[in-house]
Amino acid sequence: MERSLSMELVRVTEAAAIASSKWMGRGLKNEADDAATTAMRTVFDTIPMQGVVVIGEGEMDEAPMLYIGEELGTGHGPAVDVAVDPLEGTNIVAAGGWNALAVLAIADRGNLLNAPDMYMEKIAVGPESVGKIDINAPIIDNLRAVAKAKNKDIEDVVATILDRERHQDIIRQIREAGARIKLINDGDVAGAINTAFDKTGVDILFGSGGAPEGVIAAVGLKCLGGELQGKLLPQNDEEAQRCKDMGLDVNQVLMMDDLVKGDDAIFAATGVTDGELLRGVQLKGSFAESHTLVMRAKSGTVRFVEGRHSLKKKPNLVMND
Ligand code: VTB
Repeated sequence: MERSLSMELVRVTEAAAIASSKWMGRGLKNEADDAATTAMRTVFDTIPMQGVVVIGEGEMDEAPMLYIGEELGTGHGPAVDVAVDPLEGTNIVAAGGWNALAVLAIADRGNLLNAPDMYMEKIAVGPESVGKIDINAPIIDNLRAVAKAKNKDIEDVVATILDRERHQDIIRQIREAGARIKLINDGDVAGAINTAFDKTGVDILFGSGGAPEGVIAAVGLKCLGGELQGKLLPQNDEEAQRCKDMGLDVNQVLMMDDLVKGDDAIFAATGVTDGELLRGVQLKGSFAESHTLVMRAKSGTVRFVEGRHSLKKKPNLVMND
């Protein structure tokens, strides 16, 4: 993969974030999602790559664009798998909440797990705790391992988890272990990535969320030297059959190398609304400001990019220069 692709991909998530930020707090999540998807799709085709969407907005018959199997890019350049979540946190934007992202990940062709659209149980940590966690171990063991790895007391460990009824038992176990919790309404990609950044105050992510989001988060953590483990959670016979057809064993723990193979991958995320790590898009009349995290696994380079975009020169909020 060309290293210059990283900066090209920043343009993609910036465009999606700016377009969807216009819908912040308007209570219209589908409009926010459509705006992000359209902007992302438009900019992708200016990028010199031969991309194929492996994680996207759905199957061809259910999504007009960024559907699984869709080809992206100019048709020249590296052959890559593309995983997109144009708006990770549609409800967040609709409500004007925290941590909505426009996010994508790419890897050499064939290297991203083509995760089916179902739940995945996840556990994610930053670099200090790599190799110390086990998704099959009791919650308290994982909390103890993280406390030890980060040289702090278990009372000082902060776990983050989606605020869902299905997580009541995990939440109880975290509390009984004495650790603290940051409940999130949506956006477990941000939750997972945040574990690798000290300033977010989050040490470990537990709980189930979307499997596609799990693969995207795994790419981010690969770039950061962190770790995510996942287990697919089919909810019915049809989903179980889908796993079988894809050759995926539901009892298997999906480790980093199962989620994203090879030594190279790129992750880019632009804040749509404010979060612990990224500021959201600021619309300031004649210009918009954006805040993006872009990283490459091979080099381990992590960049925060602040963008200032002229809305007069780009009235469609689509960056194509
Ligand atoms: C999580 C969360 C996402 O889906 O993956 C969640 O990170 C899982 O679905 O932002 P439930 O809402 O059913 O728990 C999202 O909320 C949307 O993709």
